[in-house]
Amino acid sequence: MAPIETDYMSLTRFVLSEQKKHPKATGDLTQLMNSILTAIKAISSAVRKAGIHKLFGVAGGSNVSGDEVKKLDILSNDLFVNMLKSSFTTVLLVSEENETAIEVEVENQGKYVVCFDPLDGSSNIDCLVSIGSIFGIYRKVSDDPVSEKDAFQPGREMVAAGYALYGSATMVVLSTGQGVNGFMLDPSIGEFILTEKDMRIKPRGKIYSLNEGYEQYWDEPTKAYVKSKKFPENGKPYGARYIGSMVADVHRTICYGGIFMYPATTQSPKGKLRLLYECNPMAFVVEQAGGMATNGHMRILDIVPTSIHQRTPIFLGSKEDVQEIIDLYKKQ
Ligand code: P6P
Repeated sequence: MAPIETDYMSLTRFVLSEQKKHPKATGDLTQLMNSILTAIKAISSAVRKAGIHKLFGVAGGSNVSGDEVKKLDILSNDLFVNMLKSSFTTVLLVSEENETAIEVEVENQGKYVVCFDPLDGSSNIDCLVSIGSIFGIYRKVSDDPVSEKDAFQPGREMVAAGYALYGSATMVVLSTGQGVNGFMLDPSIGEFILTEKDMRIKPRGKIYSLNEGYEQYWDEPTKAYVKSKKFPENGKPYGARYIGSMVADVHRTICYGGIFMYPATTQSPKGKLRLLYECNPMAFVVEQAGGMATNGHMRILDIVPTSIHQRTPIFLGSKEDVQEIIDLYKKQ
């Protein structure tokens, strides 16, 4: 029997220690992170019981006791919104599930703007493929009354970003701007425990990841890049991996190296993935782990948003791999 740990480095303790490095820290970010972790723990529990509790499939059904059955992504969104609003640390919420930005009631307002995708990859839920939650946290900077414009900050202004992966285990990967750390959920105590300290992405990998079914729609740099990975002038071809769940594909890219791509296509000229709550948080984490994230022409984190659900092409991962696609766009 392993000895019982008596000095856990929980995510809460870790964020508190990071905040203590900032003399002006008020503890609000720790409070905000705790509310996000509560939502993530509840989502993790629901995801793992979905089949039993008939949470799969289309909303609007009812369970054996006649309760309204919420689709997992609606349930996940309600959890994020309720926990964030009641944390007294947020002023504006932007969710993949809400058409407009959510202004927090004045009596509950704090100083943070949170952009999130409560359950990304939800099309994979019913076949048990890993899915995730993604979040990015900004300070409200303008003194104007709160509006969706408070979310139109470039990703480089984020104070923290991260994701939860509901895979074979539930893991939160987080950056508060001082590197990247991974925390595994220990269900026996309901805490996220530091298991991957100072995660770093290799300068070059051996895996490329994108949906090859759309090859006929890709632009020329993407076609040329993928061809060079399959038929290299020298060395071995790269391996291909694509899960179709951004959190799972990005987490693998951070762990093993290589590149994840969702390029523009003739069908989706701006790509499919959303800037505020998918690409920016993932770009922030990947850069903090020593990687790069671009739309082919510029750094993802330098894009100034103009609408809360805008899309962007994205190429992220190992620095040398991403630089190759940037060079191909420059030659265009
Ligand atoms: P496609 C899942 O639906 C998602 O939003 C991301 O998690 C994933 O990377 C992408 O879409 C997959 O899109 O077009 O390859 O099915």
